[in-house]
Parts: sequence; C-alpha cells; structure tokens
Amino acid sequence: MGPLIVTAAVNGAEVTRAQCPNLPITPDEIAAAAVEAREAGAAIVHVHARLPDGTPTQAADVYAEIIRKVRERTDIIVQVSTGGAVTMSAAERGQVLELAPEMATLTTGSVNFGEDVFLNRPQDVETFALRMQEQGVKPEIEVFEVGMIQNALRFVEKGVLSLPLHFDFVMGVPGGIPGEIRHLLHLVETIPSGCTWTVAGIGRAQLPLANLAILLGGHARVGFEDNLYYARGQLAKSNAELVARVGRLATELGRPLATPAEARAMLGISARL
Ligand code: KMH
Ligand code: ZN
Repeated sequence: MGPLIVTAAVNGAEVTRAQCPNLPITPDEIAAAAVEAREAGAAIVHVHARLPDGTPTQAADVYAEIIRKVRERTDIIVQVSTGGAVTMSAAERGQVLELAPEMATLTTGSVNFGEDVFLNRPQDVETFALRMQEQGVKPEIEVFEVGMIQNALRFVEKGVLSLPLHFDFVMGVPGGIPGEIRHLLHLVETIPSGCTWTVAGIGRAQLPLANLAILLGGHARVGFEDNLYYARGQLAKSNAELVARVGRLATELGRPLATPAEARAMLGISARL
C-alpha cells in the first residue's frame, strides 16, 4: 500500500459559525486552516468560498483570493468545489472553473440532501467535466450514491472523463448512501481497478470509515465540512485536530502520509506555477 492522502474539507457550504465557532470563512481564515492542516499531515485542502457574512459563493474572485493566499504559504493541493451549495444553479457553481484550479470536485448524479435536493443534471455534469478536461483540472468524483460511479463511467465512454478516476465516497448524508462499513466495501469493489478513492464519512461515520480506508489502501477526508466533533459531545477545536488524529492512526497502522508532491504524482495532477 502506498502513502495515505489526507484531505481536509475545512468549511463546506452549509456549516455555520453558530454550529462551529472556529469555522474558517474568509480567505485569510481558510488559508490559515490550510496551513495548519498541511502541518498536521493533509496533502489536499477542499475549500468552499464564502462571503464575509458566511454566505456560500462560487464567485471566481473569492476563490482566486483563497488559492493565492494558500499558495503563498504552503504547497498543499487546493481542491475547489463545483458542488457549491444546494441552492445554487449549475452556471453559478461552474464559475470557479475559470481559474483552472489544479483539482475540483465533480458530482456525477443527483441526490436528496437533507430536506433539499443536490441537483446534478447529466448535461451540467458533462459541461463541468469538459471544462475540466480543457483546463487540465483533475476531477474528484463525488459519490453520494452507488449509481454515481456508473454515471462517471458513462462520461469516460463519452470521452469527457478519463481513467484512472479518483473517487470520493461521501457517506452518511441524509438522503445518500449510509456511512456503513458494508456500503464502503461495496463502493470500493464497484470502481474499476487502477482508480483511486477516498472516503468522507459524515458525522460519526468519519472516524470509522477513515480507519477502514487506511486498512483497505484508500484515502481519507476529514474536516468541518463533514463532521464537527472530535468525540461524542465534544466539538473539534480545528480541522487540523481531526487531520492529526487520522495521521497518528495511519502511522500506527503502517501507512505514512503522502506529501502534496507525492499526492500530485499519485493522482496525476499537474501542479500550477
Ligand atoms: N455542498 C454540497 C451540496 C462538493 O463540494 O462538490 C455539495 C458539496 C460537494 O459540498
Ligand atoms: Zn464540498
């Protein structure tokens, strides 16, 4: 097994300061969280842009500021979101791709998302995928339901995505695939050989699924976007605290942590200058 790539999903679009007092919102706060996460062992930071009052935005200028501020301070891979927030149109969500980021998320199907619907029409997914292909952006395929793997493979057949794909299994969203071990095993055996995967367990599923990923040769995503707690009833102090714990567990289990340079090589990402 190669090194473990840890992704820090530092803020998401839906989490609020009321729920999470140390949630990074501004570009400076997001950059600081990225630096701390890198120091704790993360190779990728997954970011959502926010306005100063916390409202999610997909405005390219806000993402540009985040990327610039992170790059000034650390070599971590910046993965932007094309998922944005459930209230946003596809056109709004796609604005961030103008920046040709080195990595971006791509959800290949629709799913209920709590009381909302996270809508990803095939035509919109294809538009995002094509734009990423043109710009040399590495997609991370967000899988909230098992059929999204098949959807991604259909885009491979159409030539707008290419193998090997990198998948993120997002497990435990109310409306999506539950965060259970048997479901992770099924997802892993469903993707083509040669593809890579990471798992983002939601809430209390974060820690057991990250552990299983360490053992199975996958990769792990942790952070406030998916989980606010360090332990039952105990809020995590920072994203870095969650990253550091997975790093310790991986080290104990014999998997060193990937540096950003190693993660770029493993995922076939071309670094931006
Ligand atoms: N905020 C969710 C509706 C992504 O970043 O691409 C979508 C999401 C996935 O967070
Ligand atoms: Zn996200």
